[in-house]
Amino acid sequence: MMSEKRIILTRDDITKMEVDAIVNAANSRLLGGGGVDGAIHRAAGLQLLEECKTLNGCPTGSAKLTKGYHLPAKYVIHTVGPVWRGGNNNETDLLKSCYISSLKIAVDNNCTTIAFPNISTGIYGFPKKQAAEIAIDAVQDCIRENEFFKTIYFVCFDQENYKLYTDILMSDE
Ligand code: AR6
Repeated sequence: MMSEKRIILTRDDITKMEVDAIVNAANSRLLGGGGVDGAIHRAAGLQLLEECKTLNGCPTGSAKLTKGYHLPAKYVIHTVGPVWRGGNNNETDLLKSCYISSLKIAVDNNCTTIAFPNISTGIYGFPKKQAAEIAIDAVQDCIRENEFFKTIYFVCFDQENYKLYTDILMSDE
């Protein structure tokens, strides 16, 4: 049992999630890549890339919306996490901003169920524990003041992230 019933932690492939929107950990060109970004583009199909090409990229810490195409999710919210450069380059605020910007886009598009990956903790090298604390704080702050969301999923792909999220969410009980 988690303290906030609207937050659900799961160990899964985010491309399988049946939610209004999944969040993509993209890069600023928004034209696909490796990691979760590659998996989302493969599962959504080429139409996703075609729509992404019309968006003119996205700055770090911001987010943009597309349709989900062949995904079970209706929309994809593409956000660009910071590359970890030692911690003195605004990485914390930028990562927090990814979560806040994505939640705002979800509200604006009536997405009451949303699934987040562990943004920046793969190829971009953000320390996983710090990233988990930032993600959970940002989401908890948002739903505390907002009745809008039904369910927010944290979708962990690797065991290390899953364990970190479990420990933080349990200690909040
Ligand atoms: N479902 C859920 N989570 C996943 C999946 C999946 N199918 N695949 C990987 N992860 P990363 P970043 C987890 O590297 O660090 C891309 O090339 C993974 O275990 O995907 O933000 C972009 O185009 C990790 O915890 O994203 C950018 O250039 C988390 O997703 C760059 O990588 C994020 O890892 C972004 O790097």
